[in-house]
Amino acid sequence: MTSQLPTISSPSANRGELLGLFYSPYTERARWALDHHEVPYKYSEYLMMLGDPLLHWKARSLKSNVTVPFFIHGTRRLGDSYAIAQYADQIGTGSKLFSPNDLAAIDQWNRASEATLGAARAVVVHRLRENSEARLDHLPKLLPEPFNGALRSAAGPIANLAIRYLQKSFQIKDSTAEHLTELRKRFLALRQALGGRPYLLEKFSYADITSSVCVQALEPVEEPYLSLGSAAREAWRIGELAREFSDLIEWRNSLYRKHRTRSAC
Ligand SMILES: N[C@@H](CCC(=O)N[C@@H](CS)C(=O)NCC(=O)O)C(=O)O
Repeated sequence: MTSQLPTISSPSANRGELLGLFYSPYTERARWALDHHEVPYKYSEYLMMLGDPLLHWKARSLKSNVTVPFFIHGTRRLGDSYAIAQYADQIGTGSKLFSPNDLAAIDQWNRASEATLGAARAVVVHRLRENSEARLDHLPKLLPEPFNGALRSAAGPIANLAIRYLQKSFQIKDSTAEHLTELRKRFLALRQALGGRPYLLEKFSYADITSSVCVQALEPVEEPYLSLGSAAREAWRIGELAREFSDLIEWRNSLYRKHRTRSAC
């Protein structure tokens, strides 16, 4: 998958480790910033529920709510995508994503992104309850084919448990109406702020990263940027909003073409 993307080769010395979920926009925010700055790291897929003890051990934390993405670099342990992106900005190379003058604006866009992704997660989890194929598409590919196909057919109960777990952890309600209203409001604000320009601020910044990953709730980004099964793609796509905000999908796609390099990890 990564072979079609411009890649960054980095020395393995001093490599960090990022634990994440391959389909998660939260993980994508951290990965994009790390890759933009050519920070070397090994990516490890987090296994929802099953991976919890390992995550807690790696995080050296007994807190119940350790989340991914989680980045470990030497003695640094960062459990939030925003902190990871800011750290990458300090230690990495390339143009800054957080210019000192833009910090307040970036912070505001990140808060908008949190609200948007919270609403998006509620809609997706709701849809996954009804769609067993899409649930399976969210499981990581642990083995090469044909073994992965065989594993997949046995993995239904794990995928079902993961959904119930998410629903409980994030207290997801039965109705999606208010979340859809929230999403529409957030995308209208994003469109207005962009006003047809390529970037939210003067130049490419973390404001663009944190806002454009939210467009996954309209329509997931294409391969090779995201390798996601077709049932899961359908579960994420909100057809009505995707039609209304096709300009934002186009904006996100062109940002990816121009700025989304992928590390060779
Ligand atoms: N604000 C955090 C939120 C991350 C988050 O909510 N992660 C979810 C997955 S998308 C998580 O780790 N869930 C795992 C679990 O609850 O076990 C960030 O941006 O890093």
